[in-house]
Amino acid sequence: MHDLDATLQRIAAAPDPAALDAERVAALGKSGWVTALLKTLGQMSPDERQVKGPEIQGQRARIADAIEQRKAELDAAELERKLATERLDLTLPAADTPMGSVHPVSQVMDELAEIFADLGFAVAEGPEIESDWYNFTALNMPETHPARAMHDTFYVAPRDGVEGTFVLRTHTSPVQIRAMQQLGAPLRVIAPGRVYRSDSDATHTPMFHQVEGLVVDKGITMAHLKWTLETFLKAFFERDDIAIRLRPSYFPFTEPSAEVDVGWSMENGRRVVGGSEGWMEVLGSGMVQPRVLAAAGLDPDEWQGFAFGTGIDRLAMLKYGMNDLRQFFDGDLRWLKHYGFSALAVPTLSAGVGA
Ligand code: 2NM
Repeated sequence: MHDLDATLQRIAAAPDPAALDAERVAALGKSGWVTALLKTLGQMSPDERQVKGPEIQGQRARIADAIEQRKAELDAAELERKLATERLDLTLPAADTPMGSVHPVSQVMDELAEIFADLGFAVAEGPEIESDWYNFTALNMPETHPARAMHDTFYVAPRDGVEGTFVLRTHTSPVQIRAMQQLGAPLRVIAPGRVYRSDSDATHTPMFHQVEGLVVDKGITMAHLKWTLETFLKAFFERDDIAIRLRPSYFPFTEPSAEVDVGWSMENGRRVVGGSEGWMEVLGSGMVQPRVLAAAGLDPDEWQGFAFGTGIDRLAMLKYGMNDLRQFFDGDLRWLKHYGFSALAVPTLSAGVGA
């Protein structure tokens, strides 16, 4: 015969969670002895059941309570053991530890987030493996659109059981589509991140970094676009003598579209942003194509938007004076030590985003 007191004693003495669980199974499991007793209730006369029912249920409850109590004791003991053994001595010297640095791409991403946060933009992220629909179709590039070929797309091999075509995103615009779908309008977001194009030479790497911005609201015009980009460039390059000009261009996802040039000048034999000795292209931009707003679930008769995009790697080169894009991704410790940033050089608008 099974004895309640013996069971309770074994539970109270269970040395570890596995032993405790064995006790639970032996008593309350499918073939446990309390479960077997509960099954006998069905065969009893109503009078007998009136007496035995509460008795057996009482046993079940006491066992369950005892298991719970023992489990709490074992958990607490395990936590004590971890606290006692898993020590981290914060006073150990760090002198011989190799120092890491913040990659210029990460630094510039932090600077972008800081500058645009001040203008009311949130940072949005999305998957690097994208569906054909998010990467192209929703951006006014249907299957036959010639711009698809221009993107040198990496296609992801089809997988059993997965419908549709997938690509490594060729731009971060699909993140903006997802942001419009998820957050609706009005909306201000930037989408920084890795993008992929099958292109490799002195000025192109198959993976690079883009940031795109999107504003959707009522009555948005190109004046808002121009002010925003000028304000951004002034904050990013930390100069007031920033001149920009918008040149007509074409992107499938904006209409009208404009290439943004910024004035440059020579300083110490180097071309720097600011001044007006010449123009260089730094951004693409435009008013979001009504079809793109509609694809993302917004009514283009109600909402307008502007968007822009640029390469983060190129921004970093312009601001911090690197000349070879390929070194960005070599992982050479000498390069990282030279161009990397201190983890403590957090960009803030008050102290200067230049760190
Ligand atoms: C660019 C140039 C022009 C752009 C458009 C969108 C979206 F999703 F809202 F339609 N995001 N980014 C855009 C527009 C990007 O990069 C050169």
